[in-house]
Amino acid sequence: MAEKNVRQAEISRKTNETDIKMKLVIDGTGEADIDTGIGFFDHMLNSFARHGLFDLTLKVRGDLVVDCHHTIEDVGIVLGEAIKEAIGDKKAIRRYGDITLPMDEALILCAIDLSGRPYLVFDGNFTSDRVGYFDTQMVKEFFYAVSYGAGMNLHIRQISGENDHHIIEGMFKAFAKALDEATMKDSRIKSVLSTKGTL
Ligand SMILES: [Mn+2]
Repeated sequence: MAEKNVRQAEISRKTNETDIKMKLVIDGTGEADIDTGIGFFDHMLNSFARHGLFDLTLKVRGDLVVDCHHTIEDVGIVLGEAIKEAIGDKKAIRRYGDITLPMDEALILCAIDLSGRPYLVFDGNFTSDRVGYFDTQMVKEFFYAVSYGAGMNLHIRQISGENDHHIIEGMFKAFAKALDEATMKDSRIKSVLSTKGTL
C-alpha cells in the first residue's frame, strides 16, 4: 500500500485477446507511463492523465494483428473498473462533474454522474475512418466500456469540430476534467451525496 488516503487501483486482466496491466491513482499529479501499442491511443490516455491530474501506468499487449478493437475496448473496461475500485465507497465526493471544453475549432461537452448506474450518451461525428492506427469508431466503444466498468452515467457531446484528432482529443480531455471534478472531495459532504444514502 502506498500513502494513506490516496485513492488508487491496480488491475491485471488477461484474455486470449489482450493482456493489460494498469495502475490508476485518482489523487495523482498527472504522471503517465503508457504503452498500448497504438500511438494515438497512448496520446489520448496521456492527455487523460495529464488533464485529470491522475497518475496512470498502463502496459498492454493486444492482438493488434487483428485490429485495434479488442485493445481499445478492453482498456476501457479496465479503466472503468479501476475508477470504480479507486473511488470505493464514494464518501464525500462531489459525484457530478461537467465541462464544455474547447480544442481549436472543436467544442466538447462532457457531463458525469458517478451514480453507480452505467449509461452512455455519445454524440460525435467523425469524417475519417481512423487517426493513425486508431479507428474513430472505437471512441464510442471505449467510453461505453468505461461507463459500464465504472458504473457511471457519462454524456459526451460534440458541439462543434471538423478535425477528428481535435474532436477525439477534446473528448478525452473533457472526460478527464469532468471526472476530476466528480471524484473531488468536498468537506461539506459528510457521507455520500445521495438521499438514498448509497451510491
Ligand atoms: Mn494531439
